[in-house]
Amino acid sequence: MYKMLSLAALTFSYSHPVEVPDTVEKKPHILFIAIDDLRPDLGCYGNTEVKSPNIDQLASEGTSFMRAFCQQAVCGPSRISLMTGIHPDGLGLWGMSGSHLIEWRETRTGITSLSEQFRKNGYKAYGYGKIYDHRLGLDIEHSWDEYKGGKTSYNLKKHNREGRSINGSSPLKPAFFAVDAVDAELSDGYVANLAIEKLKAYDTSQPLFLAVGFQKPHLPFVAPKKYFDLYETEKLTLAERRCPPEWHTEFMFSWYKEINSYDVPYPIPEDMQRQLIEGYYACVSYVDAQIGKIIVTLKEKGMYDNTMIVLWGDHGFKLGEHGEWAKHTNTEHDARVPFIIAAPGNYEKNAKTKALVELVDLFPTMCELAGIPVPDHTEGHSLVPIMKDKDANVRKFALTQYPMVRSTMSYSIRTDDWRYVETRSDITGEPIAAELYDLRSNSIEIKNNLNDYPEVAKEHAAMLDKYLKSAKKWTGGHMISSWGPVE
Ligand SMILES: [Ca+2]
Repeated sequence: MYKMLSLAALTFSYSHPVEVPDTVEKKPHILFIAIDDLRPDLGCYGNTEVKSPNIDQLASEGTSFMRAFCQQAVCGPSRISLMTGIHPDGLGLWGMSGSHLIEWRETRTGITSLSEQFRKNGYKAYGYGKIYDHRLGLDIEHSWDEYKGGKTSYNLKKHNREGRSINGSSPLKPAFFAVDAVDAELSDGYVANLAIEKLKAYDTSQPLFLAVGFQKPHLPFVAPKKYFDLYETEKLTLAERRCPPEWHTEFMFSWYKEINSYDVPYPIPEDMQRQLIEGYYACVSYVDAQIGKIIVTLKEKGMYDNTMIVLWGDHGFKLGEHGEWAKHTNTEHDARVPFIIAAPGNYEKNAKTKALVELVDLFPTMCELAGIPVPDHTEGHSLVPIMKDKDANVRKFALTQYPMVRSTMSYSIRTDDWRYVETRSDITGEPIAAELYDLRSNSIEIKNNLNDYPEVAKEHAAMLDKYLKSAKKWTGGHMISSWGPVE
């Protein structure tokens, strides 16, 4: 028998006006798509097994950043960094536990959020679903003219596909399952419908910032059955390398292993690894279909040609790479995200750029594309030069960081060929460990090459040190006062 999950459709709604200039030029509308835990497992990123036709179509109309990296591989800090244009160190927000964090607006003054900046420049901003993580506050009064959350759980008969092995007596939740349901019975279909209803009723004379946040493919991998039916479990490819790199330090992986919260044996048998991958891909296809519906509505409404569409994942996820089914590290698979921008204007179409970029770069990029001012507090670089020429560069490296065991912060910089990770004491600020991974011909860390390439390590250490000395630093409190499990 399958366990029934309780119903709790929690929504938030609030409206707060901002001052708008009298004259508003014709600005592009914006469709802003956030996807939870989406790694670049998409057709347009070279995955030949996953089915993502709508996102692939979007990619063909704009620029796909093939080497885009999040600031921190966990929901709350990644999202709030993107939405403020400030790195986690500048915000002092690296975790998600502690009620003091939810009041960040009161303690961190002078910040204008991304959608707030558009509101101040003539836009109406609507947020639906998971944009911010609620554990760090939804910033409703500043960021949105209206905000509505998604559904937080399900009230559905669950149907495992034949052959799915779920231990019915386990107190843990299943990590993956298909449900007999229409799209809107699960959160992401529900949220897509909120966006579609808003679009249909929208007076297009005022520019629109429509933000839609999808919860999947975050664990558990749950989607309507028809999306599981797109895949043949036994034909799916497992992670290429399923063991940790040689000579890695104790700071490379988090103590918290996300998959352990679910009903999955350890070690995970290969057939279940394929089922997990199938569940993840089914969720990707489910989200992709919702995006397709919203884009169809934009076209029906006659808004499409004047709409800037941005799509990003908040961080990656390890589907068996390094033997892990989790995020919360600085590894390539946790740090790298899908990131696509398609905007009206003379920008390259179907461009795949290898330029190194960070999610914090989205804020100034969107402002420049819409012709509105970039707030002084933002730390990113506009990516417009890359959208005009995919061979252009705006960064030497992309920074990703994560707090690790024993009050440390691991900083990681990704350059063209290398990932250098340096762990510093939160108490003294001094480096206490370093790793260097050669990614010239690999897409995954295989061996800590710190001792093989001391000159390369030295050069990267100097780059990181120089950056950290000049970067914004939150001075309102200790870096990591308490670090508990995060989701
Ligand atoms: Ca996430």
